[in-house]
Amino acid sequence: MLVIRKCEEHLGEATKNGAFPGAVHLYIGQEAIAVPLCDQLNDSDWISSTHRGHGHFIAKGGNIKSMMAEIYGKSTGICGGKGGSMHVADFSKGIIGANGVVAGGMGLAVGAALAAKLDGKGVVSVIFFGDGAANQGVLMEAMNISSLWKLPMIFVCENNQYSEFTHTSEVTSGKISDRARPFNIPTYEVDGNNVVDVWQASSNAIRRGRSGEGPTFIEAHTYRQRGHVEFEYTFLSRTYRDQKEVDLWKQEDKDPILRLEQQLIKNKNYTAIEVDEIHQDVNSEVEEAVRFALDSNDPEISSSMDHMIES
Ligand SMILES: Cc1ncc(C[n+]2csc(CCOP(=O)(O)OP(=O)(O)O)c2C)c(N)n1
Ligand SMILES: [Mg+2]
Repeated sequence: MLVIRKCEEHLGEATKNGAFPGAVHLYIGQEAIAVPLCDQLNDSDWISSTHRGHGHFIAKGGNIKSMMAEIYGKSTGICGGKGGSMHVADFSKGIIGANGVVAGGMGLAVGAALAAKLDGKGVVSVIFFGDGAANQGVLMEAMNISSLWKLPMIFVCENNQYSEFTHTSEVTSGKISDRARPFNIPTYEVDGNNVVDVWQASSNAIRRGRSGEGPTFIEAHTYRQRGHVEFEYTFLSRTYRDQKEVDLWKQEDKDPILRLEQQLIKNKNYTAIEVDEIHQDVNSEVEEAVRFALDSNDPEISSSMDHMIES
């Protein structure tokens, strides 16, 4: 969780100075969803993600040097620097990819789940998607076929209360978790800022998927601490949420990392000094990844047509 947080804190700062091309959508505040779930997966399991995909990539074991280089548009990036923030992917780690199309990862994840079912090796496929994406029709198609064919799918709706600059309540009727019930898909509604709650729901979902019992739906309530996209107020003419609300979600009792740290210290699992040491280790790891990205070369112009399909 800290690796995600610190990588993204760096990205939030660096983008201010135009250090890399393209926009970044940060996952800060939502780390307790991807991490406890992905920590229970193997490289052969699949995840498909969103435009806010760095957290999923890191949680599933993606290499942070290659991710950082990708975002910096360097030849050493995981997609050779051609994809950028919204396309970080690594098939060798089961990461089908971040996705700039809202709900675009849904069909890809169902396809992977079907392949997994046909292979019969107990692999599961996870789709992470937002509350906004829950209003895309493909969710209904994905739930329908996953339930009918008992696919090893795990639907994870990260309800962070906003779609871009619109509060969920303005565009969403009913409860998102209720949408899976008519398809006979078992559903968990959890506090997405509580790593243990997400861990437990995920563990049940993974067990169901591996044993051929079919899909599971998890709605994880959370909050997007950063803007929809960094520096949104350079093009927005109005505010769309109260700063007090944002500050509230950064407090010790809400922020997923601070909450976990407090709990670990209180339960005497870790001392404050040990927690600080973890911070220092992660700082070094992230600094190294940034240095790797900065020291890497831009892609050669001659590589611009690589990986294109010739007709
Ligand atoms: C099909 C499609 N429609 C619209 C957009 C523009 N868009 C990008 S992110 C976003 C909001 C997504 O909200 P949500 O699914 O809740 O994800 P969050 O940003 O909160 O993580 C929109 C409308 C898009 N990228 N793709
Ligand atoms: Mg959202």
